[in-house]
Amino acid sequence: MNENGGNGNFTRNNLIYRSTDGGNTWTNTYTGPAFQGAHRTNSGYFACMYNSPAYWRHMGWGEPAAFNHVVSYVYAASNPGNNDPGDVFYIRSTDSGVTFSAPFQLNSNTEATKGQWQPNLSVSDAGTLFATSTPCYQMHARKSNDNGVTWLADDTLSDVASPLPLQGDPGIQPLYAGDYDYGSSILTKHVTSWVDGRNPINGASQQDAFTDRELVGFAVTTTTPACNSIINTQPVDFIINLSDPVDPATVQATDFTVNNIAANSFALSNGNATITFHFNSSPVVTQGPQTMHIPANAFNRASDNQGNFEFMCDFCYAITPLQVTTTNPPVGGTFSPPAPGDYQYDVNFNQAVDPASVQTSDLTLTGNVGGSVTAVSLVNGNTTARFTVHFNFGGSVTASIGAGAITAVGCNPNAAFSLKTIMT
Ligand SMILES: [Ca+2]
Ligand SMILES: [Ca+2]
Ligand SMILES: [Ca+2]
Repeated sequence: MNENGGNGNFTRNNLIYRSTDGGNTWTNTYTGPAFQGAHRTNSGYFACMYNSPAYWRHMGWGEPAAFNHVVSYVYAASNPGNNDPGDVFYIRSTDSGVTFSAPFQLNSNTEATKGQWQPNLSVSDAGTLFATSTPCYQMHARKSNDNGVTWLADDTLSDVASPLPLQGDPGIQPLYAGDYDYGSSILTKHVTSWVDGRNPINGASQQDAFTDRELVGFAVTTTTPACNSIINTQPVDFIINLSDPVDPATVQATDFTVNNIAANSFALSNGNATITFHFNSSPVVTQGPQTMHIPANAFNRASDNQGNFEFMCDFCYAITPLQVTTTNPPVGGTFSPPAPGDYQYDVNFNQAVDPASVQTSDLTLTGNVGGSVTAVSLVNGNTTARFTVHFNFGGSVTASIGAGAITAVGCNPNAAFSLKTIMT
């Protein structure tokens, strides 16, 4: 979030940054429209949700969540039109965080005297979203069972409405209360925590931390092969582990597909919490990404007939891990003539690589000579990446390609590569 200087300026912009290389580099994909962050007043830099005295600092930011290239974000804005100090909004991107939907107000209470703020959000591996926020004063929450397309009704999360939790400790900053709430999820539940003032000391409310959880629902938890794994075999059996036992009468072989090919038979085990789907011949035929899919409500939980959440994920079939075989110049070789100059540096792979995965930034040069990578092209049937490198000075240089910087067959990541080449 751009807090635009704080200090009584309550204008905010939501910012989204995206990394596609494991967090090494980040690009600002989205800067949202200006809005007024949640507040009643401020104390120095920080906006505060209460005044007289000013306390509970909160700048309006919430928490992002991402699942299957859907990016979700919750945040808190005030309403200058009616002086509502805070409402909680949800925005959703279906293009990996480049564009976002119009804001959807999550809190159903619209009394202008009541603030809703400090939202947090988590997404489960089943694509359920769980958003909580702090009104005055009971935790509320809403859940989405379809990755943010629709939301169930606003509901209370904490089991009591409490007095406002005061900050009565003279040894602690007077603004501090319940900052930085974040939600998380594991395979089967969303978890979140907060402070409230339900336990007075000497008649005065004060802050105690509480936590609660919301069950995800009936969902696939793990599989073999695992989601996003890389395998070098063509399996005929796929093991699907469920959060709860399934009603066997609702299971058919056709409930599970790989690459849109339905299984031929299935077997239940683990107290009906595991289904092994069998194919007469492997649906994994060509190297590359393979998609496993179970539609929503394909089968029901035994205990209460709840249908399953949709399950869809990829794994990679690649016979041989991608790796560098040789380079030219080779290890210990020499770029000539002596620097300064531009030089050709060929990196040879053990198989054809994906052209879209090859960039100049994939090759890193380190050493006391500096150096830069100015161009790259593919030759030899896409098995050779031909880099153009530039050096101003003589010396030694180490050329590296990070693991996964380049792929083959659409999903086979290269092993990390590093070698020392001498140049003069
Ligand atoms: Ca409000
Ligand atoms: Ca079924
Ligand atoms: Ca790359």
